[in-house]
Amino acid sequence: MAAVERALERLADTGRRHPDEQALLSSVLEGLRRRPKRISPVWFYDERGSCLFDEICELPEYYLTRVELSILRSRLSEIAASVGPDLCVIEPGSGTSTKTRMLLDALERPAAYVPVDVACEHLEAAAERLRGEHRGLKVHAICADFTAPFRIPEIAPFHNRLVYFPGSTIGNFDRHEAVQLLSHLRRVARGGSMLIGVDMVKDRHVMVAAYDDAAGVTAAFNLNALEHLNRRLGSDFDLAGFHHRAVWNAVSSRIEMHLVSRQRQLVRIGDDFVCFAAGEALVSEYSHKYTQETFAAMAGEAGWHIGQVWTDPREWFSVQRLVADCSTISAGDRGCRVHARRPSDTA
Ligand code: AVJ
Repeated sequence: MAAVERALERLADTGRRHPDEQALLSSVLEGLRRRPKRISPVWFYDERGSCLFDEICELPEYYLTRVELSILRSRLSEIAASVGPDLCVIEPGSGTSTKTRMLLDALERPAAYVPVDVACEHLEAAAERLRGEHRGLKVHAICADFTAPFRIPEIAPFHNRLVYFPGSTIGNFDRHEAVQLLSHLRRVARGGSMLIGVDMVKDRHVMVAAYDDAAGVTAAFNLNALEHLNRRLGSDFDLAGFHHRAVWNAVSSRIEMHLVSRQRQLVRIGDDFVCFAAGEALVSEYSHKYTQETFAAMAGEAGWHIGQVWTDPREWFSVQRLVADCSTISAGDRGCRVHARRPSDTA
């Protein structure tokens, strides 16, 4: 994802074709040559897309954010006590750090906060705000793709690392990718723990409505990915030629966001043309939903075991504390047992 964003930045800077632009074009074309055709959910998040996402979080149908916040709010002291004091909190894909603020307020003597995000300006602004609010908390923002290795500098002595991964972001990854990511985050946690937001399987009408709201905000969010592609790659997707669709894929246990071609059409992308049949779908996002069993099995494959699960009364969403399974930690991970007040070293 970072490679994509970096390439996008360069492209915006120079306005001409850079080797990275070629790589970006190639990766988009590679996705469009698959069956079904695919684009990365990264394309949702330009300026307008980020605003639309904030609007989605306020929609009556989009239960995820609201339910997760209600779980955090009602169980906060219990959650904070379970992870312990003097933590170095690392947040992959931190965005505006809204949910983090609640957590940091509840933790006992948080030592350091390390947000990791590809949206660099937003990241630094959020870090600065947190520095103002939490005197004594060391905040070190890392502008990076959290799916790739990143270095965590020595910024404060801490007791343990905690990876904070709310928002059901894990759902965007297919099973294989999710196991890889969870393993990577286990190495980042260095024998510490993780708090993760996980969306659960429920009545399919509830799930579909969350991704196909009556006001059409999600439809605009989905179509905006094509607008973003057009602007950054100079492609000529006709937005009126596609419509939004959200479907529940029961076999893979996921909501899929599709952009469906209204007619047979050719789209130019760079020097290439891609043909869409009438009714053909372009997949723009997967949002996997889990049962407690499927999630625990997946986390287990990545070397985590489930410490605790907090959920809402309807069990629509869950916040889970994962604990690194020491038996699976390899020499490369080092430090399964972390001593009190040990200064952090580099990741
Ligand atoms: C930010 C990935 C959690 O999958 O629900 C919202 C993104 N897509 N509406 C999700 C999203 C459509 C969201 N995540």
